Amino acid sequence: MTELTAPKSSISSKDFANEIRELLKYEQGVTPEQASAADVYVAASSAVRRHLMDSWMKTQQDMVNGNTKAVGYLSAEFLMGRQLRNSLLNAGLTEQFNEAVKELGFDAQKVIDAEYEPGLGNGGLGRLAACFIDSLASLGVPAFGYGIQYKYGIFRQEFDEEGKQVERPDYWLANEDPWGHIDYGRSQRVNFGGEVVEEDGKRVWKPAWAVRAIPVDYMVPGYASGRVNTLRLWQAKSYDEFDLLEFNKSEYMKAVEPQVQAENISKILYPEDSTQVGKELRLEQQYFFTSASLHDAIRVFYPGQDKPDLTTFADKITFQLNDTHPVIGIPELMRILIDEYGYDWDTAWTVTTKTFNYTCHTLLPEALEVWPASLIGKLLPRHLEIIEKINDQFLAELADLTDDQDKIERMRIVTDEDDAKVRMAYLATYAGSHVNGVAELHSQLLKDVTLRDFSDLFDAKFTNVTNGVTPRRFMKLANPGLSELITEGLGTDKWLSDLELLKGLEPLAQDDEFVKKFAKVKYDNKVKFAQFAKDEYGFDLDASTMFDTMIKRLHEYKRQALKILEVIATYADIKSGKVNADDLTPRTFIFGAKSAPGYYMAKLTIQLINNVAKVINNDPDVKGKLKIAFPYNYNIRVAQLLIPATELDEQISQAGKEASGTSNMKFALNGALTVGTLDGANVEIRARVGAENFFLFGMTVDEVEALYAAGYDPSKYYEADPRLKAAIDMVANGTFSDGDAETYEPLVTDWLKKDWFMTLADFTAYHDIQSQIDTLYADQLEWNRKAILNVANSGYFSSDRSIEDYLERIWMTGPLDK
Ligand code: 26Q
Repeated sequence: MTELTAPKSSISSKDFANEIRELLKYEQGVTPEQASAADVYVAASSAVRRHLMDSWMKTQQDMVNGNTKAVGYLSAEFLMGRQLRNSLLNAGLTEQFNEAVKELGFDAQKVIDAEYEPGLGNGGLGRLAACFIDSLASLGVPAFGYGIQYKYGIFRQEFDEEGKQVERPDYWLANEDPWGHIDYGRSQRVNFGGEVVEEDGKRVWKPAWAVRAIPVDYMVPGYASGRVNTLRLWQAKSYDEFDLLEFNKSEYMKAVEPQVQAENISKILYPEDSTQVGKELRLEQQYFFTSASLHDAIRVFYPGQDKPDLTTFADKITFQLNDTHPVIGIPELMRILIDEYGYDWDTAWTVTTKTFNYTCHTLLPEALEVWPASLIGKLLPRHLEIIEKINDQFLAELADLTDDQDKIERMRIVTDEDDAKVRMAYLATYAGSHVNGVAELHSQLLKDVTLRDFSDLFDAKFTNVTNGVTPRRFMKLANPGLSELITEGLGTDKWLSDLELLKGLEPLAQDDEFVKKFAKVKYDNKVKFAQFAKDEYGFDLDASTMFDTMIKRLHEYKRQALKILEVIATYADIKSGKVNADDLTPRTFIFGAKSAPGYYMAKLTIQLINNVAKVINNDPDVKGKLKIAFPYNYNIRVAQLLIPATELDEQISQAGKEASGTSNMKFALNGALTVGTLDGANVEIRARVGAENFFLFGMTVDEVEALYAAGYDPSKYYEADPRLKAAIDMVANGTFSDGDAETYEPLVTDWLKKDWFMTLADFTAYHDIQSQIDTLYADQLEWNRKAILNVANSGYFSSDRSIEDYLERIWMTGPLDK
């Protein structure tokens, strides 16, 4: 007997269909016959929202009335993916929906596909925030996600005729958004600019301008918890419709300028995800959403109180800073407590330090945010004063802790130079109670390298919380076939809220019948992806070939170049006759990657991959054994189709550069084998799934460092490995640019002269492991056994476990009482 615990609403399909009919009529003004799939999508979404309403309201009441501390997850990005299927799952309405829309004469998938995916994030960090709020709700922890409702999300990527990335605006709000509920009554004023004056011995900020922050609320339903939390995204609106003075002078366009200015704040998501852009508007965004969120939390937890006792603030809510982007919230809370509520500095400091914790997501020094003090002073003059005072206090504390003057200098929050800088990571590390990295190796490197001085003196603050992914979206929704097989194999579906139960699949890896069923699920997923790739992109993919996938932002450190060079080298072997295409294991190489619009090398790499695809896919000598597919505009929807269809997952960053990675977790969970370096969470994945079920290659962090220290010369590797040489020569001689040697010259020169991320040094090892991969793949039963063992041992990588770790190590809170 299979035990089923998935939520199921008691409403009948007929009644649900009637609810959709009502909404079609009274909200959209159409009959089911007149309705489009998009209309039905909007009506069905509203219907689901109604079903969640009681739980949502009760969760908020219990949160405010109860004694459980809430979590505020402050993040500039929430990369949510489409909402309808996920909400149906958690509301227990999936079956009713499927039948109801059929009854109304619609195809369920068409209705689902009418939803435009909100792209309010760049990649890993934004998706992590989305997984975390799903897990918080599923664990019944009272929580708010706080962020920005950008009008334009991450750009829509296209490729032009030359294979170059072209960015198109992602005007997602041009579509109806049935999930977001605008709440004008709960807006907040956010001030900017002006000056600070002395009044009655107090510092008083006289701002020059202000914007209205309007909350748009999204329900975050938990899976099988009965709880529905809130994602509150702020929209910027101007206060005044018109500047009447200017208008009377009939300078119409000038009169609306301040409006345009104010509303710019939430207009667009910055598409850079590693280099610090240092733009004023970016700082405005950061202050805009953190200030509004802090004020909102005070409103929520001290309802109707003019003089709330904010010394209890940290008992009501703990704020997690998702990277440095919301760190301006630290001086903002100080300012609120001192200037708005009259607390003294020390009291404010005690509350503030108890309230905030900081998660770092990087190891790249160029990604650590640093703002010119002059810019902060111009935009937020009072905050600059507070930051300077925090810095003074910090330096005094340091003087008590160490005699090492150099160290003290290195640790300054505000640098001591003419154009002083404010280091946001240092501010967060000093002011926050806890600092965590996102995988064990990353947290260790933070302590040893990036924040070493801090860990020397404040070791107790440092901890690790390894990232995780939600099994609801990335297994149940993305991979229904495997989900069913797992439930059948385990005799229960409880694994969806207790992912470690997957361990029970381990013995089934030895059961040939089960392995065959698993192989069938994988094959069906490949066919499904191939069909999608045909419909959406016009690709002809062969589901009988190995699906070998690399999906992530395009970055030099992630080393997409390593993979494409290996493909090129094999192609060169075919062309030179060293290898007969007939002897190759047929592989389909699938890439998904966006590049920051201004990142030249990354964009050139995209162009190269597209043009290698053009040549190789059309060369009869290849006999169809190698094929490259690069679907443009990789997003959550594509991920949900591609990950379950993948057999080999590429996690090949230079050791010591990828903080964690999260697609690696999704792949293992969905039964792909990983080829990877000892970087980020790969280390932990390999330890759990077993070294024999993971294709490890490449230098370790220590070896990388030693090679740098010894003086790295990439050209030596080029000379030493004839395959590598042949591949680079092919790029250099114009094989992939119609004979033009100039096109990829910057890439070639970089590889031979700099190769900052040691692609060349790891090339031979990367090639050598390919034959092991092919050998194992030839034995499908063995391959699939190992894939099952990956699934069985991925339970640890549930974001539920990550959240439990945060609760225990950092937040010191737990679920609401029922
Ligand atoms: C900063 C300043 C100005 C403009 C943009 C930014 C910015 C925006 C986004 C900086 C960084 C990001 C995103 C970083 C990110 O996604 N990091 C990834 O986080 C994942 C979740 O922890 C990890 O798994 C990845 O290893 C890490 O690269």
